[in-house]
Amino acid sequence: MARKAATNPNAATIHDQTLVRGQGGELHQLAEGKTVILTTAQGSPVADDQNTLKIGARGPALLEDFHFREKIFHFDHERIPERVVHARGYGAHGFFETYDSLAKYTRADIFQRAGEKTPAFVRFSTVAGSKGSFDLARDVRGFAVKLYTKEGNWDIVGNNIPVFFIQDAIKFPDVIHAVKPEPDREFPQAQSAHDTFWDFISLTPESMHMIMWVMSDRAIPRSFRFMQGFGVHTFRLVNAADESTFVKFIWKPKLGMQSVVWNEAVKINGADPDFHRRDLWNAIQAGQFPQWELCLQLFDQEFADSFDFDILDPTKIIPEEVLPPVPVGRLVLDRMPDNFFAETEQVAFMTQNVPPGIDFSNDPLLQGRNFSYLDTQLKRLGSPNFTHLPINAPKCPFHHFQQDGHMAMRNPVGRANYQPNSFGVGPRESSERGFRSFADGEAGQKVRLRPESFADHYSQAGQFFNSQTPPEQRHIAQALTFELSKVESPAIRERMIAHLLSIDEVLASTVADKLGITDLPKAADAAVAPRRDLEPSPALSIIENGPHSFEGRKVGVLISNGADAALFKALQAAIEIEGATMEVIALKVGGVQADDGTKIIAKHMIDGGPSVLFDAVALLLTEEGAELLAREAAARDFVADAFAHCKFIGFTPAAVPLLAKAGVDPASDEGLISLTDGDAAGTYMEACRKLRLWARETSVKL
Ligand code: HDE
Repeated sequence: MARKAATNPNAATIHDQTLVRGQGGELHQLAEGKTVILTTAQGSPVADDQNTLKIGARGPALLEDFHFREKIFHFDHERIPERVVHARGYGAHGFFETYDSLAKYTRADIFQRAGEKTPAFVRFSTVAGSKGSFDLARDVRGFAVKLYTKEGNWDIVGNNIPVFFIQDAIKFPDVIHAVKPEPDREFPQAQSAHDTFWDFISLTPESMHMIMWVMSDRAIPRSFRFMQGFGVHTFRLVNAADESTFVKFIWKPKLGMQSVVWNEAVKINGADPDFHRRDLWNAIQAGQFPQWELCLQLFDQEFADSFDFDILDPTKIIPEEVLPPVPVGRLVLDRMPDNFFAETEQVAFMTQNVPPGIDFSNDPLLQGRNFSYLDTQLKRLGSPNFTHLPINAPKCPFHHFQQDGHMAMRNPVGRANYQPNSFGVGPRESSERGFRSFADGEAGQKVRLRPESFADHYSQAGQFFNSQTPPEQRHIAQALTFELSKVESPAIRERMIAHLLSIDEVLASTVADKLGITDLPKAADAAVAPRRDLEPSPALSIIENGPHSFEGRKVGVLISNGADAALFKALQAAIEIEGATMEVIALKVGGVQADDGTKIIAKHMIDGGPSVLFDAVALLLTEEGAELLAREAAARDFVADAFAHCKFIGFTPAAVPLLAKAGVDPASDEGLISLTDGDAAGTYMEACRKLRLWARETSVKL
């Protein structure tokens, strides 16, 4: 049956079921009323896809049924190994637009011409959970960008956190084993709140800076659209004269940053485990294309030497206030994949995918990753020909002599499949256009040593904590308390308190107190005395870097029969002007009849639309409606949660009985806004721009 095509003209029209694929993979529109004939994979038309071939209607099945065997054989092999980390991901297509030429710093083709547009594919992910885990786990988010440049694919395989747990790639299997479900019991899933994770962390002081980030609200983002992304390592830009400049890559969301609170995250995971996926899908289908600016921190060796930490150490940042990032282009995501498996699952990101003009630094984590990503693709995708998959193939011309192997789709043509050859065929290298590694001078003994310049594990952890606003600091303390409360071994908890004492005494004693640890241990020994004089960096706070409008956010409107139609329309208009969206919740999903007789369809029935799914809520109720809803536990939770999560609540005066039943005093603070008329809808929307009334938090004790 025909389904309507997506409303967004740029969205992949393949979501329309009237489209079929031709032999070359091209799409055809079916003529009205036409159907295509089902065939086997060999192209043989199928007469019956409902019944296996049997001897008589009640008889045994026949081995001869090639259609059945082919169908089941293929189904049996549908799964490929999920990624060993970052298994749960969601991707989208788009483009990168260069603002100005960066030829001074790099010969990378993507940065040569102002206004140049480069196709892009981005995959966001959680790290620890399996493919079917929930979206709102407390976890790092992957932020992997593939840029199909005219001189080859460039992958910036980053995270939403600019530092990492470990300093050397050889420790990666250990940190991942520790966070994944414990091997004897295979739980907990997608959670760091368990003994093995904290055991490893408490024995690994270099992870302390990362731990501060992972315990902060950065690890529970509201949307992929509201997260920053980081290349993490120091890379190099290399210009045509072979001069190198160090660079750190930062993606900044145009809509500002936003996270949820932990109590909300837990509830979202139950109400909508696909919360982040659905959010990206809905935004792109609605034509609200998310955007990020690529910002560069550029510096030279002399600047690098001015720090007492090492710019090769992936557990350190260069604060933005010390080195302001320069915006050099924008990334826009405007199209969902036609097929999740073909694109999002089969996409192969690799740190070693760099075009001429981009180069590596000696960061030992990056050096290790450059081996791991190629290796893992062979395991997961099963053939060295994974670059033949359309999502992985470059979009620029490419010529090489690699051939054969599983599923080879593009072997070299002609007689000579080697070079040099005297037949005068095939590609040759170019010293001028080809990739030239930056000729850094290296000499030394072969050693297994961590440099002393990597020894300070606590100073930037403390700086991160001190750069947070009071609510954000509270959340870090609460997250640490929650996680450590799930740890059964008292020794592990105490080791963590000892580390916290080397980061921030108040934080350590708050967490210790909440865990019931009365005798504080001695602060952990530090290889280098932690610096307490580092200036706070406001760029590290989410709240300080939130949006200036409510654009891209969502209001949940709880409505009852007889609701004020004029007010509803005014609210709808105010939300639309703001660039936000609205979803209606009612007792029944069929919706309600407003006071002017119009029908308002609900998107959710009250049990299916809890307030945790929205950034702000409004209660458009009549007295009767409020009374009816007050008898529903889900409606009382709707209000109580919105209040506890510090959201702005608009309400008609008749809704007060529901507020009261939910334990909310309508006069308690300025986050409760009485919707008396159309103008009030505008006032309410303006208030919503702040996203949350954090001042309420201490009274509701989240
Ligand atoms: Fe990864 N990482 N990683 N990682 N990583 C993978 O590659 C690895 C690290 C990151 O959406 C794997 O294709 C090692 C840092 C992202 O497909 C694997 C080390 C950062 C993704 C791998 C790290 C990342 C991966 C698993 C320590 C942020 C998902 C599947 C040296 C800068 C990409 C795959 C996608 C995926 C190895 C540490 C980001 C096994 C050895 C640091 C976003 O190759």
